[in-house]
Amino acid sequence: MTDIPQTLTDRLLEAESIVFFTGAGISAESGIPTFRGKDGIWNKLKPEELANFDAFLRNPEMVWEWYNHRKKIIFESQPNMGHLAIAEMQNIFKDVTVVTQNIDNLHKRAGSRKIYELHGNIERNYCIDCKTKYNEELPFKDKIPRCTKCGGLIRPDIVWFGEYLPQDQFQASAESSKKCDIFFVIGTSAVVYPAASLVYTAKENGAFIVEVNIEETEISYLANKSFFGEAGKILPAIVEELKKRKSVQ
Ligand code: BJW
Ligand code: ZN
Repeated sequence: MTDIPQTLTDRLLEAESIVFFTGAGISAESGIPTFRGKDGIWNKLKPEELANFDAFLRNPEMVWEWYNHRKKIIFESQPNMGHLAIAEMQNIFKDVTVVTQNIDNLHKRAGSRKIYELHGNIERNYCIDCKTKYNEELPFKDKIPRCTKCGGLIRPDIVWFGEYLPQDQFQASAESSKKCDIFFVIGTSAVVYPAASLVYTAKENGAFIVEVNIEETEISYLANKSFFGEAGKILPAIVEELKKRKSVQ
């Protein structure tokens, strides 16, 4: 049982606006592999061969094979207790924002409403030439989907290395990070930029930083409170504690 200190619940109960900044670790308990760390996929596969535009142009078949594999894992997965606890926070706080680096849609499926997606979404695709969107069934031809309008290659709507993040999503995330009272950093190694810069934005603007991770990270030194353990255990424990406190207030 995770011990939630009263000083933290006091602080949380005074807060109006909360940001949950999440990474692959929150979905690990749904069976979706992380990128780095002990069981991370980058231990076996090289990001430079799969997660950039040149790699895609060089070998679209290999990149699509990899995404089809990941899609299958993601579509068969379910939101876990961590995602559900974050969604439940909407019943406790006025303003809850989820800023996620994940592409798996699990926050939405868990019921979170205000979500900014920094690195795209695996359910969306587009033609690299005419930009037509393909969000339903993909027109695969010889293992590669091709645009039905112009014949161009279709790619997943995911931000690869060296590509700009969707500016509207990043701007809105930065605004929320600036004005929030509490900023949770959950299940991210916080090594990928500019996403990780949001932790500094929040800190510089006075937010109380709470980290939830199974191990120490690059930003642990910034945290006002760190929980080292699984998000799917710690977040529900925080929700339970908050509910208990609210019912006696
Ligand atoms: C648990 C848990 C449990 C486990 N409970 N916790 C130097 C050299 C080269 C490039 C750069 C450089 N410095 C900066 C850059 C730029 C680059 C970058 O940051 N690189 C660094 C990695 C070095 N950034 C970019 O390129 C970005 N774009 C950009 O900068 O644009 C400007 C520009 C434009 C034009 C030219 C030049 C610049 C884009 C970044 C895009 C990232 N995309 C990916 C997707 C890959 C493809 C795909 O998914 O299909 O996004 S990479 C990958 O990392 C993915 C993730 O969203 C992202 C972050 O990973 P995350 O979520 O933190 O996961 P992990 O695995 O790292 O960590 C998991 C954590 O969970 C761990 O800490 C565990 O302990 C923990 N955990 N179980 C709680 N149960
Ligand atoms: Zn096209």
